[in-house]
Amino acid sequence: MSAEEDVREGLSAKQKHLPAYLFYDERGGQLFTQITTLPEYYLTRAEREIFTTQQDEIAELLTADAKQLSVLELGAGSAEKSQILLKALAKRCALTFYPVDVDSAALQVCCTNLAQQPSLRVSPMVMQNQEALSVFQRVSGPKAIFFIGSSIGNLSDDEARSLLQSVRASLGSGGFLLLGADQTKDIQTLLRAYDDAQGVTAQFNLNILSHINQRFGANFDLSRFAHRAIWNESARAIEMHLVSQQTQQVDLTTLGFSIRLQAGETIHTESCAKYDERRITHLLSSAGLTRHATLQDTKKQFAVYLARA
Ligand code: AVJ
Repeated sequence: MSAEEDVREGLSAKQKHLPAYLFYDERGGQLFTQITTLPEYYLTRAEREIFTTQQDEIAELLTADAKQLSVLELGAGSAEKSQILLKALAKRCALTFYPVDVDSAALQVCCTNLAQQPSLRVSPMVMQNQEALSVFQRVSGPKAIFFIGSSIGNLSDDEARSLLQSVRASLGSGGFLLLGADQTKDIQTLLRAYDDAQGVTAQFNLNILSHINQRFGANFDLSRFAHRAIWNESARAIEMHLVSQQTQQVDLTTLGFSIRLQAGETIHTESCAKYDERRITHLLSSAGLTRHATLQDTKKQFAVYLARA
């Protein structure tokens, strides 16, 4: 579905919703980068700690005795965290890195960061994940796919399973998946990570509306919406919503339709699922992948799984 269709379908539904990828215009990308440095947002720091302190173990498992390795990273962005692992891998074998992202500017930064690394060739792919996975399927030799940062959490379990099935097909047999997933923990810690004291996450959430205003000639008034983060127990996910502060009408001129919102009605903008080993093992095995190793930070807030096709 196109972004236009996603917006039309989502805002016409009974529970209004928007796809989380629409957070990421230029300002949205900047706000997310700011989120990753917030005291409450432990995810990025915990995953970086795992990569930093356990890079040798991970590199050892991924390379075994291989003389060369091809690594594809889904949603790589600037590859700020994965470069820790890429440098460790490039010490052991000839490495080709395929960072995938729809944001070509972020991939530029990635290429600049990794230039002049001996034994590392970078081949950026400006495209959607699905397309990249089918291109990577034709790459021969030892392979690994990185899907880190708990990006999997934006997907429902059905969507996650189907993405992991494509990963499995792209890897062929013997390839590795490196999967970063946030762990279930006390609800207060989770809620604070998505509703920080400085209000950066609130700005990030509201920015989806100004992105839609710019892109689809809509007239959302951001002052008439409030950020809300809730825990959905049955989905085991944090949900972000935008709460309409009054009864209002919004016109989406380019899309040729208008919506009405009641006071207190919400637009669901993101789900961030949280995992334990059982949920991950189940998702992996339903996609033909076997969990090989689990790595955690010292506080056990986050986990990196290594799975094998
Ligand atoms: C980029 C999807 C991993 O779910 O934690 C951060 C996005 N949303 N704060 C997450 C996000 C609000 C983030 N992911």
